[in-house]
Amino acid sequence: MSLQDTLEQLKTATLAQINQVQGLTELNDIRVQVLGKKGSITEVLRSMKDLSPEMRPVVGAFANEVRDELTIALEQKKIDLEEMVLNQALASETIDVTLPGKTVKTGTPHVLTQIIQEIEDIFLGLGYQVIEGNEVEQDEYNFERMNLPKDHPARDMQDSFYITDDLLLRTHTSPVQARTMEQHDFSKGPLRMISPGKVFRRDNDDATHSHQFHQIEGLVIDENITMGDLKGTLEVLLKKIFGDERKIRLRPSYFPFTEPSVEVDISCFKCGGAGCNVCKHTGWIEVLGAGIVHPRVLEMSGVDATKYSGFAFGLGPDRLAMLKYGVNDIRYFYQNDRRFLKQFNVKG
Ligand code: FA5
Repeated sequence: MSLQDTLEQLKTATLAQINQVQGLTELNDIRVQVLGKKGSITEVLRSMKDLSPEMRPVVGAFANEVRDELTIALEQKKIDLEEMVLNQALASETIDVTLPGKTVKTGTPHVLTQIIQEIEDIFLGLGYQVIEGNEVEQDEYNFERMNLPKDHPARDMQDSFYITDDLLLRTHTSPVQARTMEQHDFSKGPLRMISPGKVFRRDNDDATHSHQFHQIEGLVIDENITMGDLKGTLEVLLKKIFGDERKIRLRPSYFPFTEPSVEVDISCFKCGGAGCNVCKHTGWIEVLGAGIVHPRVLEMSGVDATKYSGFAFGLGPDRLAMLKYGVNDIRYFYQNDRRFLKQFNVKG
């Protein structure tokens, strides 16, 4: 029998076998037996050495044809068998429609985001704009324009993380004051803005200090702005957050960018002013710094200080949230522990 006949027979027999086969393992056995390194086709190819040089390419081409045809048949059968296995599995599978579904856990805004949004809503209602500032800020805006020239001793209270000598992570939101004032067109009306955001300080972390925390800056510039405007505004804010029965108190303080400057306290929400462990037995809790914008700060940002005056404040929403919800350690806000955070799922 010629080699071509042998190949023809091999092809017919293998195709019949492939056709009959019922399992993937047996199919693989056929593939190895016929197409493998020691398989029947390889054997035929080996015996080609005995052929005449004219016949070799003819038989070689035919052998390749047979091999390709069998390879395709094997692949097709493999697909058919896999589909059959899958269909059998699906047919035997039953779905228990009475099983309870998987609960999808929805997230909730972080408690700090919630308090910042609550404060934004209050100020939007009072006609303020909400401005976004830069977290990476120039020394010029963070300090110089806030009346804190280089070597000013008050810089020590706000040591920062420097990127270059002139570029730093801002230590407070006050630089937004300068950036907003220089942009504002006062011929179109007064400036009223708040600016919430992250600030950074080289503070050692403890229960009430974090190296990264939030501030909300507030700034109003118009003609004839007084300390009374500041006090009235803060009273509205703090009563909305902590309740109508809260009183507020201004104490003299010092900030280079405001004159006069004040620290603002609210009467203790726990004891109502009688004295307790929350207010360190003083009846009052300090919540923010504020004051009348220093004329030099106005002038440095191109505002005519003989015509305009303004008030500014900087409050720490982290501390407000601690007071409002009775959280005794600021670090809980930044640890991303769901057991802590889910307690503030107040929005549903
Ligand atoms: C300032 O940062 C001023 N820029 C605020 C200001 C603005 C005054 C405008 C006058 C006019 P102070 O360093 O006190 O001030 O910070 C303001 C508030 O930020 C504090 O009352 C406190 O609530 C919060 N705060 C300060 N340091 C930290 C800290 N390490 N961790 C958490 N909160 C802090």
